[in-house]
Amino acid sequence: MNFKYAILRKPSKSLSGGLRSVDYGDPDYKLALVQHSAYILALQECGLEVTILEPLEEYPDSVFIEDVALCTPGGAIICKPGAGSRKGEEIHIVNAIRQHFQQPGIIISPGTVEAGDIMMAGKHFYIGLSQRTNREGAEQMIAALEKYGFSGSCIPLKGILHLKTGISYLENNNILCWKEMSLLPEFSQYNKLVVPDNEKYAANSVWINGTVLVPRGNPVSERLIKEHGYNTIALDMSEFRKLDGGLSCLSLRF
Ligand code: CIR
Repeated sequence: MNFKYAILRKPSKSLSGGLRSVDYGDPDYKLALVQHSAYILALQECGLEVTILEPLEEYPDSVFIEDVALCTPGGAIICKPGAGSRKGEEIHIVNAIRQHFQQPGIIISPGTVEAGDIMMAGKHFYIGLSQRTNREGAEQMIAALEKYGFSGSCIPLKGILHLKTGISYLENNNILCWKEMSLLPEFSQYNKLVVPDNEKYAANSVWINGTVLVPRGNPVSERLIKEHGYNTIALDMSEFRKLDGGLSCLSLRF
């Protein structure tokens, strides 16, 4: 696996209207821009060619671009957000996806899928069934992935926004995850790097060509990742975290 490209969307001024499960206060737009710029530099440092899309003011959560499309080495699939305020956001990614992928697949209603629920592990894709991704959507996604030569399976979730809120694949058979996730039989074949309970936010880290982007302020998790032979880049994520957004949410990588 080697990523070459990333697509991001700049935070909108409407960012403070974004969805959140707990109120930690509104994100600071200017600080979010600074953190977003540092994220872009980190992707470039990892060798990716980065495309930055213009903000979408009518969609406060559109900076979390990961949720609206799935890009795989075989092809792309346009998702169908499950959150009411994010419905329609996926239309705005189509042109950028078409620059890289011919004839992307699409998820259609009543299916819903947000790709924060999808974890790629080699040729297999795990799809969380959450408040945002329903079984109909997951089945459409699996059918689309099979056309590209991959397989998929569903993981029923409770008490978590998206699958990747609690787990990340770091390649080389390593997953970084919450303790609860490490106990799931579906992941029994992997080597687990379990983040401590007070660093749960670090379970959403991003592997890019041997380097792992980690949210700053999670020293135990970062050390654990380093001990397993990865370079790390720690990034400030305070403003996106206020909206339940983690590192993976801010980009499409392929
Ligand atoms: C939402 O609730 O949709 C956004 N506030 C956060 C989305 C995070 N995305 C992700 O985990 N892939």
